[in-house]
Amino acid sequence: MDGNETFTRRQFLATGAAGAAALTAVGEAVAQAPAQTQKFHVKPAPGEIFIDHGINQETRLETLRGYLTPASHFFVRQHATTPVIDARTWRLRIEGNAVERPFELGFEDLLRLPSRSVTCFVECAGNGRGFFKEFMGKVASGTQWRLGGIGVAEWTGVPLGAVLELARVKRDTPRDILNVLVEGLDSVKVNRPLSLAKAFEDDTLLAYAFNGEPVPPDHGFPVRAIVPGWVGISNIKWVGRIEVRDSVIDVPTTTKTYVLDGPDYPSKVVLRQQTIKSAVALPWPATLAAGRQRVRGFAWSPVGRISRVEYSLDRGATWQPAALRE
Ligand SMILES: Nc1nc2c(c(=O)[nH]1)N[C@H]1C(S)=C(S)[C@@H](COP(=O)(O)O)O[C@H]1N2
Ligand SMILES: [Mo]
Repeated sequence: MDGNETFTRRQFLATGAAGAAALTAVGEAVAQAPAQTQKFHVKPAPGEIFIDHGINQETRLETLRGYLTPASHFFVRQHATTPVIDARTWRLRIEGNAVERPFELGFEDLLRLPSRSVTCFVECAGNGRGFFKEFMGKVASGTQWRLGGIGVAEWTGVPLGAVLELARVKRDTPRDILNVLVEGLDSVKVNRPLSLAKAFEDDTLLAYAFNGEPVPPDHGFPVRAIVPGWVGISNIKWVGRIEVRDSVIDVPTTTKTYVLDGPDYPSKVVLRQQTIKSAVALPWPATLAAGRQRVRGFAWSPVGRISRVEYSLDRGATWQPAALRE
């Protein structure tokens, strides 16, 4: 996608033919992108900005400036190639034995519903996994992320709860089990359930805009789920189907992957909410010359604002407060 093709929010939210045409143009630009430059992603992933993990691209945190992560720098994590989806023919189906009125809606229908903007991070559950061996004494399988498997954006879309309401979720549906399955339109149809309680939180969105522009193809065009604070996998890209059931929906992303299992976990833990983390933004391996240095970094929480960050220069013996910016 041409990064200069700016889309103001007002233009974007215009639900008329002009809006549809503009979105279509984005879709076509994607289809014409030269196939040989990127095998898995539509956007370029230059080595100065990303650490290349093959199909996955990790953001070099030291290249970030400001609070929001632009599309050019936002990490990419997916199980298959970015699908090319035409917003004009895109449909979302809401179904399942816990809805009274299964139905389908198109992109224009979604744009007509009341919208909301939420600024939050999407972070891969495995972010930081590359340090597992050093700190835990064993290798964790999967992409060996350092700490750049995270990005922050302003997401605009329709609260998922409002769409589920249109399908009339049955009153007695359990609220805290994983029974709301969100499914992608990628070739392998990646899907993962969340709870009805989380689905009905105001900030849980079916997002169609990313930092005021259409969601970039690699990040879920035309519509992705935004489930603030929950592991990256809950934020399903290229959403095409949602199923609400009266019982737990077991899928590989809750039975095989994104679970804590094994000798240390007598009862399996299905990952939902992320944990608090922080990182310094230095080029790896993060060595500094002796002397006074200004070091930048990030701290993030799944539940609220960061109130305090401390750093240690002597491997944890003493701690100093860091200055917080945003
Ligand atoms: N349809 C679909 N959605 C998906 C995935 C996927 O492979 N397919 N990967 C998930 C994972 S594991 C993560 S961490 C985030 C990454 O989002 P991003 O690529 O926009 O950074 O998307 C999630 N949503
Ligand atoms: Mo992930």
